[in-house]
Amino acid sequence: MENLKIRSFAEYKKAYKKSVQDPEAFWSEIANTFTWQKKWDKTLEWDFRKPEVKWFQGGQINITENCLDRHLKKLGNKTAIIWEPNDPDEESRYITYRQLFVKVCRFANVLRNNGIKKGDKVCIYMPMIPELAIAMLACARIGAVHSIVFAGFSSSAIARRINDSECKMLITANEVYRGSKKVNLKEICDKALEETPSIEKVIVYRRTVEPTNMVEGRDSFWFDELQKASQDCEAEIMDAEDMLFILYTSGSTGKPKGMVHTVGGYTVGTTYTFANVFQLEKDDVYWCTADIGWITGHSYIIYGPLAAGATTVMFEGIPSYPDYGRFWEIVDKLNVTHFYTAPTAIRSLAKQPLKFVEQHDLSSLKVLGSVGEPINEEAWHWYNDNIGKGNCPIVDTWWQTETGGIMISPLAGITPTRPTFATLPLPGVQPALMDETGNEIKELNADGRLAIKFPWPSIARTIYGDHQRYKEVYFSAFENMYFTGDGAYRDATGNYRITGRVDDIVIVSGHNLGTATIENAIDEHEGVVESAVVGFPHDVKGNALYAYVILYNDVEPSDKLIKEIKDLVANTVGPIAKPDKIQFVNGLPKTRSGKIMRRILRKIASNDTGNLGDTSTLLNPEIVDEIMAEAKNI
Ligand code: 6R9
Repeated sequence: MENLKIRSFAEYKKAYKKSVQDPEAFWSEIANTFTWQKKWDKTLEWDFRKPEVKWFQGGQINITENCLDRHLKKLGNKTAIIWEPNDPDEESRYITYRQLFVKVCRFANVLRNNGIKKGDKVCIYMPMIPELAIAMLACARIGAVHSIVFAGFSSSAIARRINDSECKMLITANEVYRGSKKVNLKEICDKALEETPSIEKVIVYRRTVEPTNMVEGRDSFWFDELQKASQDCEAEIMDAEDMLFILYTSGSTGKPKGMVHTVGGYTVGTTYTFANVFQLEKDDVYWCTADIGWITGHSYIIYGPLAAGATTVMFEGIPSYPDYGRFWEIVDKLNVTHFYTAPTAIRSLAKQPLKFVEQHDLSSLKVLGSVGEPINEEAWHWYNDNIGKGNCPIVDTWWQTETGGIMISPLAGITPTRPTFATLPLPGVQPALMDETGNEIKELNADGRLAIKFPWPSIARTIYGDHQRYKEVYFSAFENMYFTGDGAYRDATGNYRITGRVDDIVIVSGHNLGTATIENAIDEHEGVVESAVVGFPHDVKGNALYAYVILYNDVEPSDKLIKEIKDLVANTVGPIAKPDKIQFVNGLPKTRSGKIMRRILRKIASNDTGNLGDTSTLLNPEIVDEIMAEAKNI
């Protein structure tokens, strides 16, 4: 990894320049530092109009040889994964690179023994335990395509995903611990399996000792299967453009999109971005709190860190169990140096008394990261002051399931940070701001829609089974460009601030208002924890704004407070951005990755609650009824 690292701002500028002037030479040099089964003939072939992107054609590479085999000689005894259980009294597990290698090879043979071959799809529905990492790497070892479904999704969500890509096998666990609760995963799977004819085998890891319903001929236990498997497993020969995995992400129509990532570009892209954004040193301990069911977990808990030879922490539990100090207790216990989380987690922890932070020694921390949504100013400062103690650069990393890896972000300690800005594009990333008529905005100090002009290695190649949809969603908004769906602002020095999804822009009396900007202003109020702003139809203005606001426990809603919030918005964003309606709520409907489901809030605000669409992927579906009931009084 050392040979991938940029070490100064001047070096960043040089690398960036080269990546734009001669992208093929730039990426070839980086790709050369990896272990290839066969070198490539053609670095890049692309046409966003088709759309088609192919990196390293003719090359052959297995990502597990890069995550495991190549480290054995020097790093065999280094800890690859530290696993921290839900229950702080249960023991942590430390798995070295050599141990992980053996476990992956052995489980890869389990897959083979059960008829899984290169190209077969395997659904993985597991809690955050090392076996999840082992299962995914074992798939990659033999060229099976994993499709990981977050272990909080419902039976119907699993079934839909399994059927979309016709998975042959399902790997799961009997039960999962989540805080003080236990959830029976196998029961949820059994229900899904009633509607999934393509599944031939189910392998069940026993996380608890509870009896488990097993179907003869179809289901078997992880442990029993291991007894029958050898630990020698050659890595499958993989073409650079062979499929590595499918990961479903929500689409605006409700039908999830199976984003397809391929081996070569993804390996190079995730490792390069990991090394440069986080800047780990030899003995550092890196912890990303995401779930592996999301792209952040794929790229920055498993593949990127392991390919870079890092020590990566996997946490099974939740930030509030046994109390709100759990994250900080783990940082203290494991001497975590790099901590990467989401703004939603930061805000919810910032809401708790500071004693939960102060009880723990956080002096091991060197770098903090943020991902998943725009980080508001207040949360940024809380994170910086109380967790980083003003000493840790915050890398606000903008990217997407579709981009595979980080696109816009500071490089820790190397390039400048600025609160609420993802700052500068990584080498190889060519952003463009576009106006609504499809023209590129070249100026600084400008707002626009964020597109990318040139391919990068880890871009998703298609939507599984629906290339047409891939073209429509990402490549039809702007000629020969990838459209991100996000809006962005570029400041006077070229730093980017992501202003939120463009579908979150509301036009009030002809003014384009980014809801994230208004939320940021509302959140500045000392009584406010979090807010969500949406538009609703208005006779005169076209649209007006509706703000859902969560207050601190000890703050009472009042007309005075409503006025203060409106004035605050008027003063920071402008009078035009004043919400017409403010509703105080106890929670906001959120997806499992912490994104507010604005579609639902928009419907409630518009009093159009007949059909709220699919709410099964919400973390807290019960909040919807509560908000709806109270909205009538607003
Ligand atoms: C990695 C991930 C992608 C969407 C993306 C954007 C939002 C992610 C962000 C951010 C502002 C950041 N997003 N990181 N917005 N600042 N640092 O989250 O992937 O789940 O596919 O979501 O998340 O709106 O378009 P995914």
